[in-house]
Amino acid sequence: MNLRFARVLMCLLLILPAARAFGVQPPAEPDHRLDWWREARFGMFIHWGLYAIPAGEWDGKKVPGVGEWIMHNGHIPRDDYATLVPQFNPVKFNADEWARIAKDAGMKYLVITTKHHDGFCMFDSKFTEYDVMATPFKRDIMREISDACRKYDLKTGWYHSIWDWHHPDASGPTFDEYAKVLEKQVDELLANYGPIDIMWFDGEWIPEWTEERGRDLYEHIRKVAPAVIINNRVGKGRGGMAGLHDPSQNVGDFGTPEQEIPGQGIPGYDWETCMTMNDTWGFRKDDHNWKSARTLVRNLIDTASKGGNFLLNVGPTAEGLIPSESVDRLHEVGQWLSVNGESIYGTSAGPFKRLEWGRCTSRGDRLYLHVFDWPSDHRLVVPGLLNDVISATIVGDSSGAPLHTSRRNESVLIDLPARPINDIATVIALNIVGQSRVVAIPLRQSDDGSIALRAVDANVIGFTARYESGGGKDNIGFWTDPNDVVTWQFEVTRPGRFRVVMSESCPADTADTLVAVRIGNTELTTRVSPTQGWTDFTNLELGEVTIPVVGTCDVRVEARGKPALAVMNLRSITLQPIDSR
Ligand code: H79
Repeated sequence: MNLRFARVLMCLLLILPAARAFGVQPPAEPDHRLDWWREARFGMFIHWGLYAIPAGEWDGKKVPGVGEWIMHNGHIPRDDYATLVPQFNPVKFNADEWARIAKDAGMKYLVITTKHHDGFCMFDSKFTEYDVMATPFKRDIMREISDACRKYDLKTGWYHSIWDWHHPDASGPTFDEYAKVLEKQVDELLANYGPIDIMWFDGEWIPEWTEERGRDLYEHIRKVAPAVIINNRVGKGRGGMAGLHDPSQNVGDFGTPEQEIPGQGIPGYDWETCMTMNDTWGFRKDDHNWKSARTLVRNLIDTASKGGNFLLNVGPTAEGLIPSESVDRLHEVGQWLSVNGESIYGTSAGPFKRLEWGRCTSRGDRLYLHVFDWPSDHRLVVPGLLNDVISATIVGDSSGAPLHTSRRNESVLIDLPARPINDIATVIALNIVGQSRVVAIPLRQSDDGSIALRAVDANVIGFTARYESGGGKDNIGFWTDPNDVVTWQFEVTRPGRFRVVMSESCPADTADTLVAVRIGNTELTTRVSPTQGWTDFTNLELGEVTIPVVGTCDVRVEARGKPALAVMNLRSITLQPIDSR
């Protein structure tokens, strides 16, 4: 073992306790009820209801927003919206075909809207006249869906909205009456369609719905259908669109990030990102902003690499057809999975915090390396992997030829062919000895002597702050608890004097918290400056610091006061050499 290697190991021992501190505490015991769900990794979300008829347009005018919200966004009175009921006649609907499309895409389960916020029930309910049996179509769609799922061996999930724009008791003082109907309809959904696998609630943020009501409903469902998996929107715990909850405080079996993939996974915590293929859930005729098949597959990989599930939405038309743009993309996703499925199904999060070239999933003593960006020197660096390597092969390579591997200090190197065999992501199966052991490669000074401490490389100690990325974000966010601490460690090879700059964002109504940045033995303080919003970053000059010796240097950022809302979004801290020796 060379000296540097030994230092890396020591570094790991110091970092590990901090790395275990996550915002959400894992449950005491893993729940085997969720075993199939964890293996499945990929499901189909279906948003289908009366809103497919107007498809984004009312009285010849476009109504902005997602298709299924047209009643709300278009301020359409209840009775006007109800004129859609006699128009609902999706003659081309074929549940068998939808299930086949999901199956062909490599999806393992399906979650469909039994009732969205508009309150219209797509199933035959004894407790309302406002259901599919009142339409000319007069077929229990959920019966046909659940039969088709069983035929194609897909697990069945019911989306059911708590918020209800139609039921007269669903807001205000008579909410108790509505809550009784809600429970009875949930009972119908669980009793009348054979075994149901998932209850997926939504619209829980209305003030009438409380954590207590959520817990009661959760426990009721577990009693009448013990195997059902229930999302966290049954209660009040999810933190906005990020969708995660603290299982020690709030009810629910899994977190529900919406339209986003968390920056990092949370060991022992189950979650599922739901996402649209264009910009709407319910069909809109004018939405052509489709994600490519490549983006969709990479989102699935990204999600799996962090230990989550991916629930990908389709919004069928009023005729009952899944849009051809969706069908085409799902077919491509399925083709990729038919070759590379072993790198997704039944895998766990990869052991790396970040990989320059792609993502990683793991299963036992095998790592799946998903290469998005093919290295120009055809040499893949697997950073910090300490295990001995048994073999490396490309998944789906008919020759099965092993790739040459070698070790450079704490990293494994894999010699790749000149070109990827798959444009979406080429997967390398890496068989290693035992469970993976990975050390964080220490951050080092660049050639010009500067040091960049990026949010993605930070260790966050605490329960609220966490790394977030995407949508203009690449920072530590959600930093609402001033006791949370952000740290880095880096290797100094060229000591000297440095100028320190912090990149942060913070809206004016919460900016001004005093923040201390400790670098080695020097502490610099600053007040957080207001910016135009959470994604508008500014560079704050913190002052100068002298790092006198070669070796490991610790950086620690903490708040020195209580913010109105959050301390700041912290993107990076950089050290620029002034006169390095
Ligand atoms: O069914 C699809 C959408 O119609 C529905 N959820 C997906 C799966 C949806 N409803 N609302 N939204 C999506 C966005 C709403 C966000 C907000 Fe909120 C509701 C902002 C304030 C209340 C969520 C809860 C974010 C903060 C609290």
